Amino acid sequence: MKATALAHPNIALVKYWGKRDEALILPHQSSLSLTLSPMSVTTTVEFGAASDQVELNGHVAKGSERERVLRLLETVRAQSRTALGPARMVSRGDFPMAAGLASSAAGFAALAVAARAAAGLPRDTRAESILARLGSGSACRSVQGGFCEWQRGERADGEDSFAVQRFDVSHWPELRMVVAVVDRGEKDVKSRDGMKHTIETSPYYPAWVKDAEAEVPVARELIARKDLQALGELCERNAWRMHCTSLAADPPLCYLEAGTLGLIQHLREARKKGVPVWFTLDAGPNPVLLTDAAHEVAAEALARACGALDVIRCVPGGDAELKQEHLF
Ligand code: 2P0
Repeated sequence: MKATALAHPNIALVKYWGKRDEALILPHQSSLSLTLSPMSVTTTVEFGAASDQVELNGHVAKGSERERVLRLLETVRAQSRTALGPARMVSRGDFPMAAGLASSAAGFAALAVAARAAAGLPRDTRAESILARLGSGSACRSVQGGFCEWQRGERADGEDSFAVQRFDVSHWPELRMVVAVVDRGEKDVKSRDGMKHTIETSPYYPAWVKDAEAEVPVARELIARKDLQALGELCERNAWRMHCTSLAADPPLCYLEAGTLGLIQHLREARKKGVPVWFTLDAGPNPVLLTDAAHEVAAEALARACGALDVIRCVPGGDAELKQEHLF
């Protein structure tokens, strides 16, 4: 009745931005991401506790954090043939605070894998991805390593909306992602609220959905060919289009800070000098640079020269996995 799992975060190359169903977390469009190592979240779940207990990074979870975890555990209880009872859940991330990356994708992926295993359910990446999605949309892409595609699906119950692995961790080992932290502050508008506001008020939103859906198979093809330049260009235009769609909301939603622009405007110059480096940008100010192993040092130097406060170098990460050692 006790199991522990480890999962890595992911960064989308083609972003997810907007839900067609907020309760089930069903997206308007498909997205495609790379799972990242070395950062990870480890989670232990044990059913049969006296009451539900949720501990995240050493503190007792409250409010919506706790509700999101309990909802996922409730789904597992409903899927189990035996009465599981209340659960104790303990989760720890090894994310440097400076990463500026949300740990929720890795966290809900680890929780989904651990909770199903603790309930005695067999490993099943599709079921785990659907379960992780109920915690946080992007988490469905962290159940597996390498390059994963979250297929939007068509069904109202969400059973066809999950991530599939297109290329595993061994496909492109030279690929690098360099997180450049230009601002350590908490963002004002969380992704969940930002995407809702964008759908409701940005006239560009339908164009975003159509374009992002069309970019997914293009990105897949470029990854298959390991075409760094074309993939880098795709990443940049997809990030710009997501941010332009949000900037066109009313009132506008701007995640870029001065330091963000300071860095990303320099990438063109760097490329002219022969450094293959492109950016992507989530719902926050910190660019993530896409490059290769031969240029990750140059990419880090560029980020620091442009004012990055911290830099985290990442490599492709592997599948979420069950661990023998538990957190309690
Ligand atoms: C992504 N983001 O594809 C996009 C790009 C942020 C920008 O997925 O509401 O934490 O829990 O489904 O997954 C962040 O949103 O949002 C995200 P919910 P989530 O990675």
